[in-house]
Amino acid sequence: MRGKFLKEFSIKKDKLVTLDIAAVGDYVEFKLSNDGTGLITNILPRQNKISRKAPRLKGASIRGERLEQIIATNVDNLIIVSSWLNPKFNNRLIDRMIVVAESSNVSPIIIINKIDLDSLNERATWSNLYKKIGYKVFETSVVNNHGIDDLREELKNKTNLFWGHSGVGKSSLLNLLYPGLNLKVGDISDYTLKGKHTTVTVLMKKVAENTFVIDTPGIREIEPYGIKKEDLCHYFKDFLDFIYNCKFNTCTHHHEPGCAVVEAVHQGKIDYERYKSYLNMLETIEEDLFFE
Ligand SMILES: Nc1nc2c(ncn2[C@@H]2O[C@H](COP(=O)(O)OP(=O)(O)OP(=O)(O)O)[C@@H](O)[C@H]2O)c(=O)[nH]1
Ligand SMILES: [Mg+2]
Ligand SMILES: [Zn+2]
Repeated sequence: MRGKFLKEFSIKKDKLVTLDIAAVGDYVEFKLSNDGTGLITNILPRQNKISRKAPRLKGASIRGERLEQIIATNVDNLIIVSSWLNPKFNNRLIDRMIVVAESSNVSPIIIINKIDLDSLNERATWSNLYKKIGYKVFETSVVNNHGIDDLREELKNKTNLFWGHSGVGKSSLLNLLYPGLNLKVGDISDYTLKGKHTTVTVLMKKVAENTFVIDTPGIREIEPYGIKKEDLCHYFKDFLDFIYNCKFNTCTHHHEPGCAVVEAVHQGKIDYERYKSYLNMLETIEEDLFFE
């Protein structure tokens, strides 16, 4: 990569702007040199991209410093990987990843891994919650192969991006799904330690004709990039039947009177946990950081 593809941002008229840089999944034009190396000259238009706000830089506080971090482009499925335990199941993070998928035109598929650590089948409540909304949920275990064949079938003929907390088992699942990948997997004694990141780069692999998988480093948090407060509710599929019935068409479904979303929560038509995720995200959207 050279020139504009190397620079992540530049300052123009006091504004910080992001420039396109090549990401995993991109189709590019390139020139081959005599010495066998190549140079990317153009990034072709993307069908979609999965991104988030880049994590805050330590000590940084200036306006606009939260750049877009593109994880990968041109994907079909966002495989949202969670684990029942170690690390503990976290529905807030799942809901954030769903918002990223929905706003990027990518299909979210939810995995609850490590179900060997859920002997009482407590995860069923969560599986059912997401299935009721209309999402596909796979309960898996790398220890006893539970759910692996069904999942492999689902990934066929698609480009699948695996995303989730560090230690949930993304690389372990991929190794089991496609023997021969030999991805590095975290030490059993380490995975409860905070900040342990075994996978360190985004890696795409072709695992069958027309089937691709992308392994990614674990993330600690997700703040979706470029989502405005008034648009957030559109990415909560279970809210869509209600958002047009609010008294005010500018309703943020937070405090406004006559809110049909709040009413639906009271009536049990929208799960309270999903509504809490919505409020949690609404609060953390910093709209003024975006430039049109
Ligand atoms: N009990 C149990 N342990 C699992 C399961 N899947 C993975 N593990 C363990 O969880 C730990 C972390 O697995 P990884 O595959 O490295 O997790 P990862 O999501 O790729 O982590 P990062 O690369 O850091 O993002 C390893 O010690 C695995 O052996 C499972 O289904 N059950
Ligand atoms: Mg990994
Ligand atoms: Zn409302």
